[in-house]
Amino acid sequence: MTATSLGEFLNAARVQVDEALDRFLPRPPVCPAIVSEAMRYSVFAGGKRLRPILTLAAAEAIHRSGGHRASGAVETTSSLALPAACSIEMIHTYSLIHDDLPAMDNDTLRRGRPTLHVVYGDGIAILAGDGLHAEAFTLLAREPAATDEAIAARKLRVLRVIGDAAGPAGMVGGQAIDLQAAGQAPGHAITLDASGLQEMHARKTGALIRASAVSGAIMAGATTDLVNAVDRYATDVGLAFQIVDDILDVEGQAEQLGKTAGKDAAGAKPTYPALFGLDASRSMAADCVARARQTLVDAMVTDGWLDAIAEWVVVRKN
Ligand code: GRG
Repeated sequence: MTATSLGEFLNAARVQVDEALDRFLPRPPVCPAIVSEAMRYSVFAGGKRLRPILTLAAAEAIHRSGGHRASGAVETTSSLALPAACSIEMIHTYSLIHDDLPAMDNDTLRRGRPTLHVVYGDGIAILAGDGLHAEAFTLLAREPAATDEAIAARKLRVLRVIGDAAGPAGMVGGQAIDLQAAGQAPGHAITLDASGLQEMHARKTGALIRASAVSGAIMAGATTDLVNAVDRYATDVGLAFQIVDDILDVEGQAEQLGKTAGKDAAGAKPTYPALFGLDASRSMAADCVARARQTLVDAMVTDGWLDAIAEWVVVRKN
């Protein structure tokens, strides 16, 4: 991509991701119409596409930094990373669909629209989430359809990275801790302190955000050192994202958030503002962004949009 501003990069990446998601998601006769429609209702409901944007930006940054083993045009690197970007957005969307169900967060508004189970019923919403989850891994195995052994090896690494992030060690584990902390796991309630809160978020939202950037770096052929640097960068970006999400839940309006505001406090959920106060939370988010940016400088991955994206995660404009 040859964007000259962050806004241009974000728009171009979103167009690329939306076009690819439309191509990759199954339609009838491959699957029943209702499954296709329900999956598409949530996937194309207007999410920010933060995670696939991170995947594409990491791939491009590695390409531009010269810290990769592959040659070729930047567009080639971007197309290598696109299936992983879409796979992660499918997993993210499935997690939101399931999180909104009455058995979990019981929410009726998501991405500014009625939640999937409100429109299609709980059963179809569960199945649409399951369908997106399975399809994400089918896609990773299938695309990019290269016969090259080096690319096949990258695909296998990315499959494992994304599986780990989405599974019991990552997002599923974090969501389970969240249910326990919210008193929704009968007989298994827990109280989280600051480090428990951090662990919950590291698993629930941080793991998939890290996997997003790391997958892009791997698909671009980054060296181990650079994959690790991108991972450290994304760990801080993920934490900043979560802190800001908690702050917005206190300060935001439902129209601005695209979901019900004030849910955390109403559900007595542990949050950064609840534990540290709003001012300290804001400065913790700023510290995370500063650390993420410094990681890029230290690793000499400064050409591209990762630096600007770290700031965007906090400001959330565009
Ligand atoms: C159901 C296994 C399972 C997990 C659910 C991530 C998650 C785990 C639940 C979402 C709950 C939530 C609202 C967490 C706050 C952070 C977050 C993931 C916000 C939504 O992500 P955005 O802001 O959403 O990137 P868009 O709609 O822009 O994609």
